[in-house]
Amino acid sequence: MEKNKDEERLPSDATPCRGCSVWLAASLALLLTATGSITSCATTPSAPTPAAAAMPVAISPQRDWSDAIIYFVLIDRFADGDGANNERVDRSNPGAWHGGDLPGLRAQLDEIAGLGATAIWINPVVKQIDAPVWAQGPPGSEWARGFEHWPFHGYWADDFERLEPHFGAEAGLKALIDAAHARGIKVLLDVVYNHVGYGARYVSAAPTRHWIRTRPGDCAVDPITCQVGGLPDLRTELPEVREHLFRAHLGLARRVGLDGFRLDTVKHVEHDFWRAHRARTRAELGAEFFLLGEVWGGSNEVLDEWFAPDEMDAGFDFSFKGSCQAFVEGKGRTVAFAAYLAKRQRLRAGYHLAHYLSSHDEPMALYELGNDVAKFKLCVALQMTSFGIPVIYYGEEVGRRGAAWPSNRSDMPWGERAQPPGRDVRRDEALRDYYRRLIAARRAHPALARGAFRALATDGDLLVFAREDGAAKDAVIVAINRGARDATVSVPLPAGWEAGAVREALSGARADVRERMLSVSVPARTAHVYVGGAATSGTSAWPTFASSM
Ligand SMILES: [Ca+2]
Ligand SMILES: [Ca+2]
Repeated sequence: MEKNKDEERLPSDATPCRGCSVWLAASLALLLTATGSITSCATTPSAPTPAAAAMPVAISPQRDWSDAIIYFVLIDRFADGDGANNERVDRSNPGAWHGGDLPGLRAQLDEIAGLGATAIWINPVVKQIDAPVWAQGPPGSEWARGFEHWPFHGYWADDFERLEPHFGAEAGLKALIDAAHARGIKVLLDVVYNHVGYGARYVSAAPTRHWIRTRPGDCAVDPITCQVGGLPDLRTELPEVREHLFRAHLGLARRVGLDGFRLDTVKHVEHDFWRAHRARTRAELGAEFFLLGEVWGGSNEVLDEWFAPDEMDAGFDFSFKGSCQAFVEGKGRTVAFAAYLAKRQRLRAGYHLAHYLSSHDEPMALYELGNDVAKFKLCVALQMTSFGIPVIYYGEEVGRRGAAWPSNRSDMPWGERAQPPGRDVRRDEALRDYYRRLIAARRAHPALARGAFRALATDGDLLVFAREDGAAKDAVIVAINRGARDATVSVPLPAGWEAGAVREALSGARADVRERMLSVSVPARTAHVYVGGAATSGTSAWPTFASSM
């Protein structure tokens, strides 16, 4: 496994932009501020809408995790449903608490269901440390001079056996999960086994201080024993540490009915731990309990180190975001990108990749593409027509204004809705509708989730490929024109397609087919998704989800 020194040093939970070495090194010398003078901002959250509370959106659940579409929410930044837990809320500070909570997320589940997502991933909810650290944004950025960084993201645990009051109580978590399940949506909870928050109670309390590694290693040499982001590293090899963590996390999962975990900082915990963890989750939570691991730098090849011994079901594909952005920016040959897409499908059977465009640890894709919505939409189309589990980072589907860390963790925009913490009325509803149409196509066509990849045309800036699932007798043809000029090519119809039934799924337009050749004519910087055959008839066994309300 290739190891990047800077990446190793910068965990998802500590310093959010792991690729920026200089300023990060500085920001890692974080100062614990015992008492910050924090501006308090009382808020009055809006009540859940009656429609959201009373009328669940009926969507067909995912058939298995290869069909999943995950929506990742930072709870504090999504929706505030309880003003009583808004201690130290300061929405002017990108590192402060902003007031979002579990009741708020529950009240806005139809926002997610209406998009077509089949699962949500929420950040860790355990009790967090009570003090901020001082952090600095990238040089030249709005936050370069620094800001107080509070654990609003949930990755700085103080007590694994309690929940963080800012997020809500355990009953609130269970209510969220029940409400999600009523909508056919599964819930993954982020859990951290590797470390605790800066100055957490475990570090100083007599019964637990020996749980913390006192002589941490160098991350470039030993990722297991180092302090990721300077965070106190748990001695996860100790049986009593494992037992404490397993009881806390698995006990919560069982009580509230979670469907799986998103595992943080996987490469910083020993394989033996993950094998024991897998055995415990299977024994206590069932064989279906899903484990999605964050191996920084993960790809289909890198992740096999964890798949081969069956330590988890899925891992993030860190290669997709950058590869997609480079392609739509015109970098590299089209045939090379097609080869990349084909190669990432070489995965151990029964395991999954999860690919994203933006995350809490990386700059927003739209920002990195110069806020060029046309280019971003090409990446969205590629994400939704590619192998793996698409992960949508909250708000990117409406063009959330986010940049590099810390601005990649901005508030969910709610438009004209009086829903704090988001006050940005700018929502790109056309972009959200584009997501919805792509997701509807993906959910109607199993070939897009699991079908084989076959390049059909790679000349110039036009990429045309087929996704074909023989078992489901399903096929889809995808055309991505990254160029500034219209492009046209003819490709043969897949077997089983009737010439008169072929249409472009995003527009609904009937396709041009002559003598079983499909004329793929794509305007500049546009994606087309062609469907034909039985699954387009509207009688598919998998109905499309209802509209949002
Ligand atoms: Ca709140
Ligand atoms: Ca460790």
